Amino acid sequence: MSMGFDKETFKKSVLFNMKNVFRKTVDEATPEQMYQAVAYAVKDVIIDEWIATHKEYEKQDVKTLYYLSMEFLMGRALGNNIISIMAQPEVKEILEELGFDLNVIEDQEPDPALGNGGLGRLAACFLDSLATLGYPAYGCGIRYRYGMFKQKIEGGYQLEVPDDWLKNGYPFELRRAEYATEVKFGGYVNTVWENGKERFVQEGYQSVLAVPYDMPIVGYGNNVVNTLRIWDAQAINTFSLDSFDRGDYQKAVEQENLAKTIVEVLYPNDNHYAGKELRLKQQYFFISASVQRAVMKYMEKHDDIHKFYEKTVFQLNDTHPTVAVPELMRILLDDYGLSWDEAWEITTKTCAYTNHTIMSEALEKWPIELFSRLLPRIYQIVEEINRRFQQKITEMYPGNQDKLRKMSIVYDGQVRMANLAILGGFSVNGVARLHTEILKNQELKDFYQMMPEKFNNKTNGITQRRFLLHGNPLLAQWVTKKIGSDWITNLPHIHRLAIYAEDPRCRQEFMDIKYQNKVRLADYVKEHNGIELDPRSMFDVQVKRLHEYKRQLMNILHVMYLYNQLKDNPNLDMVPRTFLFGAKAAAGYKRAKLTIKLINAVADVINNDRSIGGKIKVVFIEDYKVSNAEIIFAAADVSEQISTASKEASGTGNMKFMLNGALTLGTMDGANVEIVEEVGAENAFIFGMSSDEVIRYENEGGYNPMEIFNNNFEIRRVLMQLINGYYSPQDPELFRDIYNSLLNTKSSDRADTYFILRDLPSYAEAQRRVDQAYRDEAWWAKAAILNVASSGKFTSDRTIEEYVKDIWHLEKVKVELEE
Ligand code: 26V
Repeated sequence: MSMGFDKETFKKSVLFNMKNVFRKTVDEATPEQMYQAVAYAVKDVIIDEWIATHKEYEKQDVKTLYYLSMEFLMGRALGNNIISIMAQPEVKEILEELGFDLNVIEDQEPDPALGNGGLGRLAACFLDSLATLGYPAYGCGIRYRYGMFKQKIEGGYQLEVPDDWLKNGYPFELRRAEYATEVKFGGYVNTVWENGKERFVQEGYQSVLAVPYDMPIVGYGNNVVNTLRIWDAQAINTFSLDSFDRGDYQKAVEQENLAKTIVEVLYPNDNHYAGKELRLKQQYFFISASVQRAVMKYMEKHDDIHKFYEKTVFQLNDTHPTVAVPELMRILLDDYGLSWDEAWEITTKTCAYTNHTIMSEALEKWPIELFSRLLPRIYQIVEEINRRFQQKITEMYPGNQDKLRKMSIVYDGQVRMANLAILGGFSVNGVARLHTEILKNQELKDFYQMMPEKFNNKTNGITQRRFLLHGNPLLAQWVTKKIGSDWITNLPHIHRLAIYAEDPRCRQEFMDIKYQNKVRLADYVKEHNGIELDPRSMFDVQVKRLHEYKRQLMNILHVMYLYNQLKDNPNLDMVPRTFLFGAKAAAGYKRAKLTIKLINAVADVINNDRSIGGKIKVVFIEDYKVSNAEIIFAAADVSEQISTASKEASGTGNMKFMLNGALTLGTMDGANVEIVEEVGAENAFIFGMSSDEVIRYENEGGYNPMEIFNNNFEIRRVLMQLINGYYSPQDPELFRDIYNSLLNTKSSDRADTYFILRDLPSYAEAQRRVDQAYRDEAWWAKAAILNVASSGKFTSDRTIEEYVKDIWHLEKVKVELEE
């Protein structure tokens, strides 16, 4: 139990909140009101630790990490915070005494979904690990009014519903008006001469006031509470008669609108750059506010700005926060009057960049016209950075136009953010070993050759506190009973489970837990989607954002193939299987949305066909999000990680499945490579082309899927069913685009860009191995336990320790509470 926690005090606090906030007694309260009352009581416990933590940071004058990210996919806080203050049994008891079930209360919390997918969830795991390890860190981001949209499925189609997560207020946040900061947009740059020196001032601009909201990030059982600081936008001068009189009315309206729109909504694109002006405004908005605050905070305790980097490090979560480089330069040059060289040295010793994707569609390249109009002074600085860099390139590679073309920051009418991020910092890292190798040898080869010392790998990780301790309490308790609770803060210790993989009784216990978790998921799906699942069938799960490279299409094509097999031979000997999908498609991504419709159309046909004896069931779980992900991982038997090799930078879902004892069915892509290395290829199902093969084909202009179509009857039959109305009798043409994408060069640059038909036979073969293996329950249980036991490497605690050692150089802080 936490030092700051006292059961009686806590109970009183809940009752007090109930009265004070809702004017109610507990027996009149709704579950939602109870959630709020409990959340405020938890916050009250946390606040003391939060204050103590920051006091300690001040006292020790620590170096601080600012994790700059457009996205933090936090998921619910209440359950996690209760666990972190180590008060779960007590809070559960108190609630029972008051007539409530903790699970039901936790369910009342909206998922704060301020992120899309992998990159945003990684940021959330990192914050959890940083606090648990006791490192001084801030997450800095945007307080979007609307987070990731809620997904409804109607008639098999995805509908996007706004996520009004702040509707009832969010108990854990704290508005910090005293740290409000002005951020300027547009106008022009004026040069003034001051003491024989040129000074640049932005004039005629519009501005917004950035107001921070802080959320506590509670370390596990160590009294450390860090901060996620997300910025809201407010109009700086509301309408005044004064401005009306001066003819500034128009400007006042514009500023009001700017403030309103800037933080309105999270862009629901994942891995796709769209070049939207508002998006660049969002980026500069939160970066300018965060960087200004970081500098101010540093200067409160220090007098020499030259040593800024000794106490501060900025980690750029992908290129989205890259304007931090020129923004810090601007502050150092214009506000502190440093020389270019001084400013550049400080900046490049402060910033570090993480790359999360090699997908070229995701590369951020802003048109100069837009960039310079919105950020005139920042653009000047970028131009100067570019001028000096081009000079350096020319010195190193005289006459080499190719190098200039590939490495310039401003080129072809565009500002290339990745190039700026690489040059503007001291570190560039990929997120899995294979991904980093591809960066060094292909994608960023020229930069690697010029500055090899910057490049390093940091294989992603996940927090076992959320994804096992909180998400899978039955398995967590079982693990603790076998090997003690060290794994909670030291996941590699989980390897001590390996010996139990040999024990038949333990195997049985493990399978019983898996079964109960499948029942829990079945209950969830029944309640939320009205579909019945059979928990005795094998649960084969693919949950992640919908994207062509992730190949949900290959999965459903294989289901169609299996169904054909069953129709040919209703006595086909196969293990009953439930294929579960969960995925949101970016609202404008047509083909991804059509794939969702296809999955649902196939589900409709198969689930209503009595002739196959329930051997296959297909379920699309609506609104995949962090809170139901926890339930889904716990219930999975098979983890589908089937991206085209080289395309998935790391993947982190793969690690969450492994931790929960699902077996990986996957390609040698991203972190799958390292997962297989840890658990052994014999305890996973690996198939498909290697990344080298994919890259070789790509360089040679692709392959010819028509050959496969012509020579493989089974594949041809499945593809024809896409266009003969087999799954869409009312509209046989419905899936024509998908058919074309696989076979037709006109529909995309290359037919079957993601090698789906090429890998399909090998995938089907791997699926047969899965079917065979599942029949041997003893073997399966053993392999599943070994997966759990081998997951130690994939804790984000390990990832964070590597960042600290190689990049951030932070010191651990201990926080003692005064009694
Ligand atoms: C990129 C873009 C491009 C511009 C428009 C909006 C937007 C929004 C998000 C992103 C990020 C996509 C990159 C991403 O999420 N990558 C994933 O990062 C995970 C954590 O490192 C990694 O495990 C996944 O493999 C990788 O796809």
